Amino acid sequence: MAKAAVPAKAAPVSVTSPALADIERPAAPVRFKASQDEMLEFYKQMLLIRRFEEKAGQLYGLGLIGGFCHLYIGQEAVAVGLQSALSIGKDSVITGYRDHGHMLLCNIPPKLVMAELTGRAAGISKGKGGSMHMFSVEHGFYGGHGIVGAQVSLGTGLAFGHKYKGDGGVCLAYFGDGASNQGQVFESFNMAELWKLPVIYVIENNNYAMGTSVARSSAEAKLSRRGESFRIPGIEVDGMDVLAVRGAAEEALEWTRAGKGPIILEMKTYRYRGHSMSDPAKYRSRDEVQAVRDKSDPIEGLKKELEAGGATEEQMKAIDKEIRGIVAEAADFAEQSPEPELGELYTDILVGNY
Ligand SMILES: Cc1ncc(C[n+]2csc(CCOP(=O)(O)OP(=O)(O)O)c2C)c(N)n1
Ligand SMILES: [Mg+2]
Repeated sequence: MAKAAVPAKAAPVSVTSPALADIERPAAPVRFKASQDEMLEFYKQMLLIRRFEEKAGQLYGLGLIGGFCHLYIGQEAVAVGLQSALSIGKDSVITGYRDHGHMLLCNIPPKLVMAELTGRAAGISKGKGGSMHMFSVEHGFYGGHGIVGAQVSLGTGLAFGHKYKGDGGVCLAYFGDGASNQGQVFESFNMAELWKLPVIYVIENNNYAMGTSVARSSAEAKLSRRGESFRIPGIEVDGMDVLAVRGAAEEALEWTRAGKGPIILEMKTYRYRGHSMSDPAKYRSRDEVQAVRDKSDPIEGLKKELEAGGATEEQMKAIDKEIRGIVAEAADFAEQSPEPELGELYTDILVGNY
């Protein structure tokens, strides 16, 4: 009996996908070369956010702020480095619930933000929104959103608006590492790249969502890669260095303003406080937090550079005093302002009168 022929090895029916080498990418950003005056300005802005947030924490402890309150302490360099590069009045900003700092950088007076946190009529949302729901079209600040990831889709819509109107604006849409696993984020990425929308997706990777670390929750921990399958390039940035952030902002703005579509910036940062005021933060050790404060605090880091550039102790003390004064004034204003009238319960619900 003739032997059955041995079948030749079958050709593979599939191949592993090659690395996406054909995605166009921007040049690696360089650290921003700031003048001493520019560095002083960044320092003041970061300090304002830090002192503002510390005061908000105190007022929360005193029962003057109700509801949720998420502080930005530790992450200041991210918003300052990015928003210092924006054109106020032309570009738009949208973020989640950790929003106080972003608002201050949109030139919204600290008084109006603090009055909102304490639920006063003078607040930027008439005291009806509180910490997570602030908004000011006039300042290009589109919230303030409590639904994790919502700001990514809404920000993509804002970018669509910029392109549709041809106003030259770019939308800065901030979201967290936890939010980066949300489904709507990917639907938004797809549309943004398809339509080459002018949006910078800023992932503020502070290593934790509500209490879960990136390592435990993200199959791909390098979040700058999140857009690869949509052909969106990403850059990983030291989010504790305001000049590194500003350098990345320059690159990303040039990219989006040139009509090349969306870009992702993963900001490696850290929050010192709990997720919100009611979080005992048992998922990490005090030593871990202290080590970051000691090694990479964004404000202390810039202070050292300023001193090396000739800033005197008196100058630094004067800045500290000035900032404390602004924050104290904001807190006094908030505490002394009246609460909204009861009739306000029925306003701002529908766009028109029906
Ligand atoms: C759709 C939705 N799911 C869950 C929550 C509850 N929640 C609020 S914040 C949060 C964690 C988000 O973490 P991250 O995106 O890393 O932002 P961070 O708080 O670190 O700034 C979760 C799960 C929510 N608000 N909305
Ligand atoms: Mg986070």
